[in-house]
Amino acid sequence: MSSSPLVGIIMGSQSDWATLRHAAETLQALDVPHEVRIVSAHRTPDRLYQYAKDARGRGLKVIIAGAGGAAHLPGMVAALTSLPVFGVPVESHALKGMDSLLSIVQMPGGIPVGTLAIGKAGAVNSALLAASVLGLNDAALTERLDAWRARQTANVADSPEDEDD
Ligand code: RP5
Repeated sequence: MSSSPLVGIIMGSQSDWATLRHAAETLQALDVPHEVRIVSAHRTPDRLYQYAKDARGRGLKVIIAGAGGAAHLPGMVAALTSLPVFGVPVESHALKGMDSLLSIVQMPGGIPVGTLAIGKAGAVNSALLAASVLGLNDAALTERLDAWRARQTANVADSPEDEDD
């Protein structure tokens, strides 16, 4: 996006992109400037440190961090910055994302991570939450968010139809 990013979407691995792209697409639909980076807590710890320490100074307002398995990334980022951090548990093969969820949600008191649902729903909702936060100081963004939600409401049918098997 051309304007300076307000939301940083980070993920532990290329393999997380299939999930986190839904956060990026939702921010795109709401016209929220964002950036996307691979930042691994255990494979690139120096990159993680630098990203988190620089985030506020670069103008980021919210960080969305997605990771799977022993998912340290959101908690480590939250330890290094007081920006709001939303954690998205990526669905792992071995444990279906329960490992990711518990790793992210069970932060000890003092360092919060706003934890979303496992997988695509969590990724979409992390972007909607980021938009809600940014909308506190941006009436036009709140209007776009409300319009997005109104379209979602309008798209719900009154009754179900048969689907192909
Ligand atoms: C975590 O390990 C990543 O967030 C990813 O979900 C998981 C597996 O990573 P890869 O082995 O696919 O790179 O760090």
